[in-house]
Parts: sequence; C-alpha cells; structure tokens
Amino acid sequence: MQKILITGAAGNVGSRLTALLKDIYRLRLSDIRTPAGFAADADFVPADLIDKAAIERAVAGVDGIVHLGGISAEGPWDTILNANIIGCYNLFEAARLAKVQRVVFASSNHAVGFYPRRRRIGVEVPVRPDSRYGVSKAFGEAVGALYAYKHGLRVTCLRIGNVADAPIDQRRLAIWVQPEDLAQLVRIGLEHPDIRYEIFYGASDNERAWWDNAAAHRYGYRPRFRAEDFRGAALAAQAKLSSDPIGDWYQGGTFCSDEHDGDVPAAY
Ligand code: 15L
Repeated sequence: MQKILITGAAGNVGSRLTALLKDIYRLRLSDIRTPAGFAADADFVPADLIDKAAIERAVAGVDGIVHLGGISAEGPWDTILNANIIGCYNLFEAARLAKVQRVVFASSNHAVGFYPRRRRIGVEVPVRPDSRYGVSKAFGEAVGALYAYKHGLRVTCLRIGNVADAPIDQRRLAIWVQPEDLAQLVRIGLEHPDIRYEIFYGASDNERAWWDNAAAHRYGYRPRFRAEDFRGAALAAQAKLSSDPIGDWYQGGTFCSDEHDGDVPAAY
C-alpha cells in the first residue's frame, strides 16, 4: 500500500478525497489547520506551504503527493504569491529532495478560463489564466513539467472544474466533477505506470463540456457521473442569476468578469 500525502487536507476537496482514498492508500494529511473529524490516530503533519522545513517534514517517507494546498480562489497578489507560487515551488522541491515518486497537482480550469465557451479546448492550448489564482495554477503546471522532465518525478496536473455533489448552475453543467470521478483521476496519477507528465481535465461525463479530455481517457479514465442528470435543477438555479456579459462568454465565468476593465471583443 503506497503512503500518500494529501496537502490542503482540511479543505472541501481535501476532506472528500481523504474519505474516498483512505482505504486505498496509507494517508498522511497536511494543512495549516487540523481537518474536521480528524481521527486521533491519523497521520497529520501541520505545515504552512511557505515554511520549507515544515513541508520537508510533511513529505518525508511518502511515495506520492496529492497537492491540494494553497488558496483555492482569487486573492490579493501577496497571498497568491506566498501560498500558491512560493508554496507550490517549495512542495515540488521538497518532493525532489525526499525522492517522492509522484505528484498529483490540483490545477484549475482557471488556468485556461479566458477561452470562450464556444471553443472546445484540449490540454495542448496555451494557458489563458483568468485571475491571479489562474496564473498560479499555470505556474504550478510549469513547475510540474520542470520537475518531471529534469528530475524524473511523475507528475499529473488536474485542471479541476467544480467539485460538488451536483452541478449548481449552467456553467457547472459543463465543468462539474463528481468527487468519485475526481478520485479516479487522482488514482491514475498516483498509479498508472506510463505517467511522466500529463494534464487532465477534472470533469465528469458532461455532455456540455468545453474540454477535450482524450488524454485522461487514454489512461483509462471512465467517469461514472453525468452532469445532464441534474440539468433541471442547475438551469432553474441559473435562471435566478443576473446576466454577466463577460463571465457568461468565457469558460472561467465570474473569475473573468471580476476586475475586468478591458475591451469586450466581438469574437475571439
Ligand atoms: C476553482 O478552481 C475553485 O477552486 C472553486 O472554488 C470553484 O470556483 C471552481 O474553480 C469553479 O470554477 O467553479
């Protein structure tokens, strides 16, 4: 049984993945705060990603890392810089020093949020971050590639859509990922023998998807959940939202319209 570190274990995605992976791997959890419902005998190492010594303690002796830690939304530059840029670099560097074999990095759809919804994109397109947060995720994907090709780490970046029990609006019908489907992608990253460096979209079987997830499918990903099964409720919730000409045009939604003061081009 592999020993796997989950960073950001106290967060929403961290606690869901902990529950889904705890019988498959020997888990070590890490976060700046103690996860809720944390069992007294659980292996928990408190660590701030900016604190190199703490991160080195967290990664010591593990075979793989699921790196969810950091800020999971837009924030001030200094906050993003510390947690998601310096913190992410610290994590990969600690993994190299400790000879960890695999890292699954929680990237985000916001690394490519400025592609219009009418365009279907694969993982080969240049990044188009929609926020400082999205820039940090593009950075994490780049650091992952560096450590994969230069230092032999096996790295999988998951451009996660929206993790929830059900899609909550029209945008999420395209980008939703059910937690068990996300866990399936994480397991591919931690176990598939052919992984060197890959980017997958963290999405369920969504008819309205804007993403070509062929790379994940090549590695055996078979999502079990379909966003369209929740269409009625999601569209009813959408009808209550006010329109957002920028956010509704782009894949990244409100991450694109927030602070937006550029042109509103007719076509992209
Ligand atoms: C993300 O990357 C965020 O972590 C999450 O909170 C949602 O905002 C999600 O994207 C989304 O795009 O819905």
